[in-house]
Amino acid sequence: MAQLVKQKTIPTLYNMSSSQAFVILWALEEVADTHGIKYNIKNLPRRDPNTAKELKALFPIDKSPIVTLEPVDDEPAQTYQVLPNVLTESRLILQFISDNYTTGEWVPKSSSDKSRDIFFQELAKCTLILKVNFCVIFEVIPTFLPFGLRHLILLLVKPVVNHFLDDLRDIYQVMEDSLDEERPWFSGEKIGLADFNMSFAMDMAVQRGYFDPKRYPKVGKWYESILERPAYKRALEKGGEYDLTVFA
Ligand SMILES: N[C@@H](CCC(=O)N[C@@H](CS)C(=O)NCC(=O)O)C(=O)O
Repeated sequence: MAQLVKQKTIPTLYNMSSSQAFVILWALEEVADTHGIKYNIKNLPRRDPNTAKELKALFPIDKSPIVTLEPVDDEPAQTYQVLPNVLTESRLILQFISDNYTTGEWVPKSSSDKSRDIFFQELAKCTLILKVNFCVIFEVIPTFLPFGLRHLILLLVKPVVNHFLDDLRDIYQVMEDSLDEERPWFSGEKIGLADFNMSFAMDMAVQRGYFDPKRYPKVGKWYESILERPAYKRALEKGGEYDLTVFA
């Protein structure tokens, strides 16, 4: 263990299966191991109607992940976002974990790595995930249609999906060109927030067949190194189903 961090809050992660909550679970497993961070997890099955109710009771936008914070040592409740002791939005939850449950090891040292880290956080959460989601939506719509119509609509939407897959190739190329021996992480020399933020969109792209590691070997190697991390593996064991090939 690197160095114990004194926690002011104990987080509880509301983890809907096969959702972005997985990256929060992975990050919490990392800091549990390196800094002795204690956290609770509540696994919620994606297809259970009570899941949305349970999330809604915590925050009006009933999406996963949501994290609640239990103050320790009579620390007063704090409003970090808009409700006391409630965190949402995975990028911000990851930032909170870095700020509160690490000793700063996810913050890049050099100013060039800092700029790169911020760029890739933005790319991950605004551009990459958007294009991946467009592919998913256009692929999924036909599956809700009656059998006869399904194939026709699938044929019609195929060019649209191909358009977004083309967009994705440009994004992967920028990612590929940024990685090298000295900077094997999107955050630069060391793993950092950009890498955590990239992971969900890449999990989805890989699981759904939108990413070809042979065309982007450095990104493929980066992705494999994420999967090999003991904390990622433990998160898979603790979090329940993580299948991004099935929608809803
Ligand atoms: N911007 C949010 C997105 C949260 C979100 O949309 N979560 C999805 C799962 S990945 C969800 O809860 N979907 C359930 C639904 O739409 O009913 C974040 O980054 O945390």
